[in-house]
Amino acid sequence: MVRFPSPFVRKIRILLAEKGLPYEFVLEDVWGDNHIPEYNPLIQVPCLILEDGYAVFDSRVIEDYLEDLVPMHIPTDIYRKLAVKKWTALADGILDAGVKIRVDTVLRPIEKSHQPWIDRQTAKIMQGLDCMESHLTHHLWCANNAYSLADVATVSMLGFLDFRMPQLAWRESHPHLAKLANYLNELEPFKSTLPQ
Ligand SMILES: N[C@@H](CCC(=O)N[C@@H](CS)C(=O)NCC(=O)O)C(=O)O
Repeated sequence: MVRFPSPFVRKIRILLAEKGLPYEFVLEDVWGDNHIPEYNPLIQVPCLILEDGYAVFDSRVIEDYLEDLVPMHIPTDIYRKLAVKKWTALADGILDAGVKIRVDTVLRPIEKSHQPWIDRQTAKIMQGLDCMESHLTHHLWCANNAYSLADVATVSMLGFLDFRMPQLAWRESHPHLAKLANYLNELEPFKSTLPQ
């Protein structure tokens, strides 16, 4: 059985753990029978349900909320914050492209998949990774020379590529990204949330 494959969920679980916020983890199969529409009409995870039943989605809204509770992963300075949010949008955008490819190639009959669409999404992924790699060639961390949400989002995204799209073989062409992923994935809570 595949467990914990969602990179968007992994990103939030890492933030919750690092901030020391307790939560109950409820595993739902987003593509099968599930209770998600009762909380999120978009039928997507992650969906954070607060103690009073108020449902919070999507991951970008959840991460802002968690940061308000325990400031730790997003700087308050306007330009440093912009750098973190922009990089996180890039990591999430690469994921969106990866998810679109999977839907087109795995969930759709092969004769119905559309190669130009797949090529377009693949270009987004590779250009996004190239952009990250060129920054990390000169910097240790993704944004502002400091650990932040940007690193959490990036390593969550790379875990998805390793797990779901190994054919991309991104590590060989992006050694600095690979170094960041290898380093953080050895540490908790990255280690225990790796997709299995
Ligand atoms: N923008 C959303 C994307 C979440 C997302 O795409 N989640 C996937 C799982 S990795 C999902 O629930 N897919 C089901 C669907 O889109 O119907 C977020 O950041 O939370």
